[in-house]
Amino acid sequence: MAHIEMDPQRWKQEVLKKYPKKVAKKREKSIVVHDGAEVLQKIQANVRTIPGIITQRGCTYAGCKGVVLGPTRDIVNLVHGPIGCSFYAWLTRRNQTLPPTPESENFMNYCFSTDMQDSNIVFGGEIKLKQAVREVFEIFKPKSIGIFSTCPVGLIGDDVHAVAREMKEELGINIFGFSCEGYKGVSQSAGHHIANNALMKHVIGLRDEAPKGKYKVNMLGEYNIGGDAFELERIFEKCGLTLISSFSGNSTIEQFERAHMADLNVVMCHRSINYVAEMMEKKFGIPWFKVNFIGAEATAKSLRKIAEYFGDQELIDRVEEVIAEEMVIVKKELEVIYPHTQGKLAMMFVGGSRAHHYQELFTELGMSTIAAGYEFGHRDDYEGRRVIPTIQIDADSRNIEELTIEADETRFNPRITEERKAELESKGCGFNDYEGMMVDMAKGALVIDDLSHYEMEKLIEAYHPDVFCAGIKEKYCVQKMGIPLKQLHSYDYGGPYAGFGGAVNFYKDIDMIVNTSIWKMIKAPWEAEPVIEAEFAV
Ligand code: CFM
Ligand code: HCA
Repeated sequence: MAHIEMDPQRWKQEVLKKYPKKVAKKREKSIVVHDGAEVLQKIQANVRTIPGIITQRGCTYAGCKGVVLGPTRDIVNLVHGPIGCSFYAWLTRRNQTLPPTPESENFMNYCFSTDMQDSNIVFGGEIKLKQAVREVFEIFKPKSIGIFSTCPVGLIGDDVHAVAREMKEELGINIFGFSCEGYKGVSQSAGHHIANNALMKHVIGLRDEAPKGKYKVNMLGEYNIGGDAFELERIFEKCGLTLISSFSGNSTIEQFERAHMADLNVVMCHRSINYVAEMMEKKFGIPWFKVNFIGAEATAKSLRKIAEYFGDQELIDRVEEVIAEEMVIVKKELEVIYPHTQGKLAMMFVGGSRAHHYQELFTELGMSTIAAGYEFGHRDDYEGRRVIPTIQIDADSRNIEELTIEADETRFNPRITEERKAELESKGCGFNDYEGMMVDMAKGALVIDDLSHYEMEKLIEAYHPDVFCAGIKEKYCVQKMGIPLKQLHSYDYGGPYAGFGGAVNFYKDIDMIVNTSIWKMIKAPWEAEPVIEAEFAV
């Protein structure tokens, strides 16, 4: 399909012109045309969506229950709320897992809910919640139970934390609550923060034992969507790295409890788990840095960074061997696919890290990302941490109790000296000094935070990308416009896309998507018959 050339500044002005004045003034700051200069531009992010705008964002409960805790296998995730909240957050994310074993249960296939009714809203739901906890314990005998608050819980004032404490005492297992009512914060992002705090407060550090290994790492912010974590586990093992815990793909409560035994935290999705990384560094002395295993080159770079951190020649050599071996297959596939995909255009509007990470894979395919943005990323996810010296005032955190974390003298074990840190940083193995999405984008690219449905349609009309990457809410609207949509949340039915094997899977899937002729045969309804277009109220 021919790409219609349109100056991005003009595109921006035309879109803003359509909005009422006040709305245009607000949206203006969230739409940036990358000027390609060294000093990055500012973008407004992590602010409330303007009422009336169709956003793709989710809620705080989704970020806490669905995203961070959902992929754990043996914590019973009990939702205190109406049944829909539990049902619609149940297994929709394609976080994969392994079957149960005698040592480790797997409750992921169950959907636990208190199924709140009118009478619970009027008279309170704590009694019902206690009953549900006892019932879960009796039937499943889990090692732990997490209780998740939905909107009505906060509105009627049920105290899930008091219930958790009482039940913990009564039943003798670890039970903890989350005040993750959907309405808190401005997006899923607040839910990540709440989940991080509770994990730190109630779970991490409870178990002072860990598998033996020379290079012990935790992988933070990897949720095993489409089996990504399985591919990364394969690569880690091949390199000789010992994975202590994953937060939280296919993880167990015991892995969380012993996470503080690791030497290093590597962070895949910074947005959802940076709080745990920061708190573990403060409390236990474990350093962290960002990695990106999306893309073959990015995977090689991240493995080298880990090897460099440990600084052991044996590991450095082993990692090089693994990269060389894996790259043979990657290059062979790319040789065939690259000529088919080179020069094509992608757009990407996803969550809080993938809209950045997946640009690496498109670059490997010779494709350019001409517009991208997060649903709920913060400014540092766009601009990089360097340009924002301290953690910004966090709109998502206004309703979240801040945990005071102090070094645990008995377990504080600084895994790295200040000199070594400085040495590594001088070599480019930066610690908390990472870069965001914008630095990797081309001059003239559009960076748009919390893309509205209207803006999405206008982008497609103006630029006709070869593939639009987003989620299920966008999928069929975009496809009706004759543009293929690749889901970068659930991967549709595909994956894994992480690591070397994942990169090859992605190349193949994108090749099929951007080269099939089916889309040219689609005539959108409005092409065949007249349509009514609504005007915005002023
Ligand atoms: Fe992190 Fe994620 Fe993402 Fe995210 Fe999500 Fe997800 Fe996502 Mo959907 S934790 S920010 S809250 S990488 S669920 S696995 S795909 S929006 S880009
Ligand atoms: C969430 C989960 C989600 C939704 C994806 C989508 C996911 O935000 O609650 O809209 O397609 O990855 O499953 O992000």
